Amino acid sequence: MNSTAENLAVGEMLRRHGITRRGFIKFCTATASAMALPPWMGVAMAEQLHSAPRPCVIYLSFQECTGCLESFTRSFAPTIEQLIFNVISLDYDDTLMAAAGTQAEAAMAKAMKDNFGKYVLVIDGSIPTGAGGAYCAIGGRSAVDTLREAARGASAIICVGTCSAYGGIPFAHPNPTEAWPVSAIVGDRPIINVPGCPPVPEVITGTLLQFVSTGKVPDLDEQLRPKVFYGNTIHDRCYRRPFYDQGKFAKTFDDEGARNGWCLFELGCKGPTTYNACATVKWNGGTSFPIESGHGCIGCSEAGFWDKGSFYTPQSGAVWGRAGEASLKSVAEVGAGAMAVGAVLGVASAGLGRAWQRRSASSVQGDGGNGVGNSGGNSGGNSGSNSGSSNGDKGG
Ligand code: FSX
Repeated sequence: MNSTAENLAVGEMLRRHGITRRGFIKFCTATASAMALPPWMGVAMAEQLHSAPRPCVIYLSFQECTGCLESFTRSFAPTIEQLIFNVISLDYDDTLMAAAGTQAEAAMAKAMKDNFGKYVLVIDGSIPTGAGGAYCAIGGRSAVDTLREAARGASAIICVGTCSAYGGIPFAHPNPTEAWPVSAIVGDRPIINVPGCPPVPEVITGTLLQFVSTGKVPDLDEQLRPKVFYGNTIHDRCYRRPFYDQGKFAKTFDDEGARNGWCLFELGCKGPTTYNACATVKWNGGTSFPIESGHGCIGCSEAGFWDKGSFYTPQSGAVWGRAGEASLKSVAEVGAGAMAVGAVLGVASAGLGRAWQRRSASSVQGDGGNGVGNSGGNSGGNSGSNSGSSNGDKGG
């Protein structure tokens, strides 16, 4: 990926690109501001990064649509170029790198060996385990084997997208490839989930930048999401919220209410139960977000969003809850044994409410299940518990 084999300190890379220390501090404070962090965090990030070698990042894509990487490349602050050329050493990404085939595989092996224990592993896509892992194989190796090997030397794993965080669309009923989230395969590394189908670009780059600049897993919620980006629902921060509070709802996409910008709740908006930064960070450099463009939130950053019924059915409708429960049951049938069922419950429960989720996690853990609540590991530094995920050791 990098044209130079030498891993220069970030400060030296910046100097070679004509960027002053002052300019870099400005960039970091602007990034911190985009991440809703206090300005001093930006200065701290700049100081920390300036003298350090660029951290190695290995980006692996498994069962996905490449929407997450497309989103990653559209980050405005920081841009992917700023990240790749100045801050991190992106040593493997099979979509972005020029190398292919054995050359690419050799680059990944070298990066893993030279940076063992220190590299950041970024994963997008779910991990199919059916048919011995044959549904997704790269370089003759299944995704599940590649993930397990790459995870061993990672300082942390950032799961970009709903697929790697919760299983996403491949995990949806009937889950023909027996797809799982990363947390179901890897149980002993710190995991940071950055869900969204795809996630907001600046949420991806912001999470990565925050981790490489501090070396610490950020403050996470119970589903391992950084609280700074996932601490509020879309509804909490939606500019249409005053209309909701006044009981003013658009009934169709072209009625007078819609033209007046009224609340889209009755048109199926899932903003009230969706935790994400779309309403604050927005998309395309802060231009807009789906609700601002007249369409309700589809809840793509929540577990099981694809199985919860129509995007156009109001959440108060009975179909929403029933569809979620029905798909839960059918997906559970795919799994084999108590451990697999525990993992399914752990992942899908996230969509049924946090309180319900905590109860579910503790009850499965009480049964000795290994799928929910991080009983099997993830002890390497996650500040949140892992109850939304499923850290067992399955697959393949
Ligand atoms: Fe999934 Fe991402 Fe949706 Fe697509 O890599 S979260 S299908 S936007 O591409 O994994």
